[in-house]
Amino acid sequence: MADQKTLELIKEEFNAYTEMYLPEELSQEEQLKMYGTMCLIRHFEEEVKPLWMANKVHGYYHPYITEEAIAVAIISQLRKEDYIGSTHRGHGHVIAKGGDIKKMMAELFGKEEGYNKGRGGSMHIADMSIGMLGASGIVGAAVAPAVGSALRSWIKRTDDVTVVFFGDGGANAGSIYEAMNMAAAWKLPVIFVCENNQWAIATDIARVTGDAEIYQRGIGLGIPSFQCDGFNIYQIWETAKEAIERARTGEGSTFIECKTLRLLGHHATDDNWYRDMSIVEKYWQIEPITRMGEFMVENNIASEAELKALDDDAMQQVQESIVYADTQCHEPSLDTFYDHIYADGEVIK
Ligand SMILES: Cc1ncc(C[n+]2csc(CCOP(=O)(O)OP(=O)(O)O)c2C)c(N)n1
Repeated sequence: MADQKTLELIKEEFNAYTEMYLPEELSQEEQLKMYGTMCLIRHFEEEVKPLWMANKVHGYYHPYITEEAIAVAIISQLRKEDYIGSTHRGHGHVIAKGGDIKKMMAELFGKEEGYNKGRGGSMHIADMSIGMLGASGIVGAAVAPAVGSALRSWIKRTDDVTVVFFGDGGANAGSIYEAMNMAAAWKLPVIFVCENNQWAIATDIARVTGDAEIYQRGIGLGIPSFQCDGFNIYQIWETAKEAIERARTGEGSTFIECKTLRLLGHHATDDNWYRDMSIVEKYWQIEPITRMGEFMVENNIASEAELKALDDDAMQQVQESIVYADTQCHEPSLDTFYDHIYADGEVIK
């Protein structure tokens, strides 16, 4: 339970803060599912860190911890045929879209059975079978291809929707505005989600933007644009619901800025040395899993025992994925070192 004094301080300084409320059309079943998915993302990432330290997991990884509500609130409302474009901080997006965590873990371990046969690691997970267009180590790079995906949908007259995620650092990449402008002009079914955690590695957003209210940029392009409290899964869910409906019914794009605060370091071993951690520490009190859990218990949506069962189940799945990756998967052999790096010339339809 957040202590009142800290909560008051947060409300004063975090202008996106909103109280929790239950959107009318959100069922108990969906809420429980969303809670379980957030736990799955959280445990997956918490368990990966010691594995990385033990040199079992290779390559960089960027924790999505405390941003889980954003992926889950939005992606849980998508259909399997809908698409998402992701970032370097993409585990949460893949898991929320129904990615196979065993294949993900195997990929992080660098094993043949992984999503990219162990060649890509954390930042390159893609799965076209669930509409996951790909994570990317290139900041802001998923936005233009996502508009391409939405254009394909328009040309083919399908009713699928594409959602693309990028950070506040990514929001300063010029190409995304060219892509967004096109999406606005052609009313394409794409939703732009800026995960504004207020930091780009060691750069405070305030140092590199004239106006840190990033959603305003969408308004400038003629796109309906909203700012949400990134710690409030219910507000994001409701905002995304309308955006998805708009996209699916031919009304065009939406820009959603989910404002949050990065509480962990940028990557696995970044200890945030460049930040005032006394400011950061208090936000753990409104981290999204605890916040949603407390709300559900207070409003008789779920009991503590039900929530614990979901949490235990998530942990169990993660442990199974670790055992699978560690003991049942295989290291690629050296003579296949250069395999699967480039496409074999096949035409991707
Ligand atoms: C085009 C490009 N420029 C710079 C980098 C180096 N880089 C990696 S992550 C990152 C910060 C990204 O910040 P943001 O978009 O806010 O996402 P966050 O890491 O906060 O989730 C940068 C600059 C990169 N990977 N790609």
